[in-house]
Amino acid sequence: MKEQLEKMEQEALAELRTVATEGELQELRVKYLGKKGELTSLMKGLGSLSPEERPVMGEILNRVKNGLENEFEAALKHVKEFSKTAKLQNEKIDVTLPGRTVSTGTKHPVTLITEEICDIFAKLGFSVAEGPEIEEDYYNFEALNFPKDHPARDMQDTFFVQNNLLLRTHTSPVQVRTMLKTKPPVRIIAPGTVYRCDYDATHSPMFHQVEGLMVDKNITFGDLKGILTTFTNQMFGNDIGVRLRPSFFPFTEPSAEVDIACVICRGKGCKVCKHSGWLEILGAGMVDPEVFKHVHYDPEEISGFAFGMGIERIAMLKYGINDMRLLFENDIRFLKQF
Ligand code: 2NM
Repeated sequence: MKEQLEKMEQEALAELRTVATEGELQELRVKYLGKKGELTSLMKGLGSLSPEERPVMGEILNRVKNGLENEFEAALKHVKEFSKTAKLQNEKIDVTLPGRTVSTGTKHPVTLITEEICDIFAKLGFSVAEGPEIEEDYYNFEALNFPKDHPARDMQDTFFVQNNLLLRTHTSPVQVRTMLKTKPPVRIIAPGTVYRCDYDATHSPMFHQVEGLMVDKNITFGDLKGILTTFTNQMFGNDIGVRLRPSFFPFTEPSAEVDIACVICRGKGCKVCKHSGWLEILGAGMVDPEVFKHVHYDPEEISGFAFGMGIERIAMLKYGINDMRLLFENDIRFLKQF
């Protein structure tokens, strides 16, 4: 029995040295020290020994058992340490590796131009005003001196929601609303989305405008020309040519259209400017006294100018875009370029 025990002890210690994981160690513990383990069955054999041999063997068995238990304990510690080191090795992060780039979006060219225009006018003392896109006939047409039979009021040109409710066809109603709730002086720009029944290569049923309004004592056509020339110089360059042509709008008198020298050919004549050398970019004029009467301003005391421009048109000229539909299709390869 003693030889058997020594053989088993040697085998157990030899196997213990090959153990690499906690699981393997546990299996080995069961094999030798478990309820049906090899050492346990040897201990059960004590009963068949003579009374003289029994205490001697008992002592040896206990010593081997304690010895093995200590060995298993030490091995467990070792295996745990080993797996912890392996885990840390696996989870090691190289902080010197380059980070993953987060792809951010870009601002839409219409947004960029709107912001650029607002910044230029902010420096000239204008503040931004906003209003509803669904408007009443009164603010969109009536107060702006549009005759009852004006073609713009037609179903063909304007989206109607109900009898007196429509999608605003310009941002001028914002100016009307502002004048109704504030006394002069007024110096505002009104950027926003507007709607017209119009759809082809150069027209979209939804587009964007910035309009401006300046009202005070003694505002003249010279002020209009000065402010708008400052604007075109900042937007298209100091040396860009500017001219004003007489025009007509129901809400201004006199009225003018503002042209800049063609940004493509610089006035020589090309396809973009239809060989005129000029590009129309703004409508403007002195606010008609009829409009002032609607907002309870006294045309004898004050005067003012107003202007309006289409953002898509400015964006196309500034960025050299030849088809307005590109601004609404939202192809990411197009938008990423701005
Ligand atoms: C334009 C051209 C000329 C304009 C007029 C007004 C108001 F409310 F003061 F009467 N707002 N905007 C105006 C004047 C707009 O767009 C081509």
